[in-house]
Amino acid sequence: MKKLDKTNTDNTGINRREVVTGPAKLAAVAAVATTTGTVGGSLATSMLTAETANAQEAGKAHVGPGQLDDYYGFWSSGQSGEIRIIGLPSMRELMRIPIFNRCSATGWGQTNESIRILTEGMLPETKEYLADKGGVFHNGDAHHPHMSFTDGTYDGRYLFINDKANTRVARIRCDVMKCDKIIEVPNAADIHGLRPQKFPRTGYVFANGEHRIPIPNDGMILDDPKKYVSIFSAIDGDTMKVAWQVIVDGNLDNCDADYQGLYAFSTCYNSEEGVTLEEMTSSEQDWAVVFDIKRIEAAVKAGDFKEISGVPGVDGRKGSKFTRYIPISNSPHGCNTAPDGNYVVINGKLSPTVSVIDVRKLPDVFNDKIKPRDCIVAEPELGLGPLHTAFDGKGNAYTTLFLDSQVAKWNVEKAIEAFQGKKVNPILGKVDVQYQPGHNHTSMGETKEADGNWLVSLNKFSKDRFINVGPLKPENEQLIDISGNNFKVVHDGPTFAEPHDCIIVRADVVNPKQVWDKDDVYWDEARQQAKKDGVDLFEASEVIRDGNKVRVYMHSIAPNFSLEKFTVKQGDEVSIIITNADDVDDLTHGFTLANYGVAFEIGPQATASVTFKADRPGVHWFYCQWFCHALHMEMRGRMLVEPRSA
Ligand code: RUQ
Ligand code: CUA
Repeated sequence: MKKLDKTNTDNTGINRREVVTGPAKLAAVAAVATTTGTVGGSLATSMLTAETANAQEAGKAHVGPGQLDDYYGFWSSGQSGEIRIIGLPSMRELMRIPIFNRCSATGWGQTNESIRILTEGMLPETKEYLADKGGVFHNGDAHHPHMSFTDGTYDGRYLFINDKANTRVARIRCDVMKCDKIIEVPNAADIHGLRPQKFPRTGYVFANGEHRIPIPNDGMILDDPKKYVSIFSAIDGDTMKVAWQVIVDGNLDNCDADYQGLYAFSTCYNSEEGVTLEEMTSSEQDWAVVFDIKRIEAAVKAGDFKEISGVPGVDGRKGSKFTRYIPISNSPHGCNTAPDGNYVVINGKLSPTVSVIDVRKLPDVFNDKIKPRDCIVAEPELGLGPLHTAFDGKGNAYTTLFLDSQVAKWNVEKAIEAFQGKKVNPILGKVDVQYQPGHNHTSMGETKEADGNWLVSLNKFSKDRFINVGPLKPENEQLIDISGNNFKVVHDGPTFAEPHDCIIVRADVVNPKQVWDKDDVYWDEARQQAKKDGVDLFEASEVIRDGNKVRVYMHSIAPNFSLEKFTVKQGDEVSIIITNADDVDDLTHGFTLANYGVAFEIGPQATASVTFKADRPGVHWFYCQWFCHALHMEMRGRMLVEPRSA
């Protein structure tokens, strides 16, 4: 855990976090009562103890001014297309990481560095499609953020997230909290479920193509859904190249990986292979698909595959040796591996049940010793609309009930006993959430280090929970205390579109840098160009003309840009390359060029650049838009654009 902040004490001299966490709690509460000292007698003391305990229980989620959070939350933002970093338990939004969106503040989507990342993993046909549309997509639908794993737990290297809207997967470097790779996944349609391999490491990032399309999707097959397929992809998290793909039946929804490095799992609906809602929900049985990673790897290695658009692909449709289709009631949705490594929970959605797969039975399923359905060891009925399940590491599971607007707490072993016919009720309690929860997540809950402290319920509707902001309402993410025997909502958090999914990572796992490393590869193209131009980025104040291309090199030290003015000609292609030479924490500069729509961030010790056409003549001020110094307002200069005729 994070080191305790010794200044973080209340007037009893006891650290708040020490008081409220773990076994220290009761002893510390008792100490509060006795050291307060003014109340005599055992009854008064015990009343005080109870009151103090209540106050501290309620205050457990409160992180006061100047205090630090215990966890990083990484939140997808759904149709906003970014990742948000939230501190827990305060639920304060700490930062945003632009990925699939366009960011006015940082210049993501405009800087040369971000455009390289946004385009280098694009398929040729998409490049062609976007050629006259600005070259990049400006929207994304970010669903599932997950951290890279080593040996079953988070390793703090990367985050991965899918874009359902434009069939992409992105990687975020956790050392600087910036996206460094985006790939468009070939053959698949609309990446939805995404999970990293947990063991031995990530390794693969598994990605579900949700929609079924013909391959190739060239317009030759249109309204013949029998010829559509969906695609399961394994992306190499180190290279961000697709390692292999599997053709499957049905529509893939969510996925997860085991703790043994042997299997991956996907929920799969629409066994009917229909294209209308009625067709898609007509059958009572859909599937959880299990992928045998070793068999697929062996086939790929032996050349036993078909290449589809340059990617090794195996046929994993029903009857294939690479997959098994486990029958599950109509339209299962979430897919969650329990921290003990033995169980996977498949969430029923249209069925009030969740189905528990025992992964230890899967070798027998793949060797046809038992039927696929025989690996199901429990199927408790929890309530209406079970969507996703999270775990506390103590054998309990928490499942969101979308229609009931509740979270159900249940015990996995008890559910197994009930399935065997014993008279036990696996449900330990339910809590109301406001309203209609989709995903939920526990602290470290998708790792073997699940710690059972916090649960977040990501609710799709806030309705009456906040003052009215018009027809478009925020959604509501609620913090639930699940430590000890607690199970109650302690915080409401409004959020803009959309609290789709999140992970909650212990703060000590994540160690970002304070300033950039000046040799970082992030701006390697600018560095190479500067080298060719004989420019030292950290000393630069040069304007280099190269035909109608002009490269303007500057460095900045608060509160100055190294060039007070520069001159270009109307029609020149101008690149502004700025290095922030300040080597100080939290000293970011910006560059905004007035009436040219140009603005970007330059982090301490970083270089950032933008290229644009200087087609408006005149005097154009540029200024620093990131408050950096008492003379920040004065941090500016002029671009003089000579008219073409001059
Ligand atoms: S799926 S609300 Cu896009 Cu994450 Cu279940
Ligand atoms: Cu530099 Cu404001």
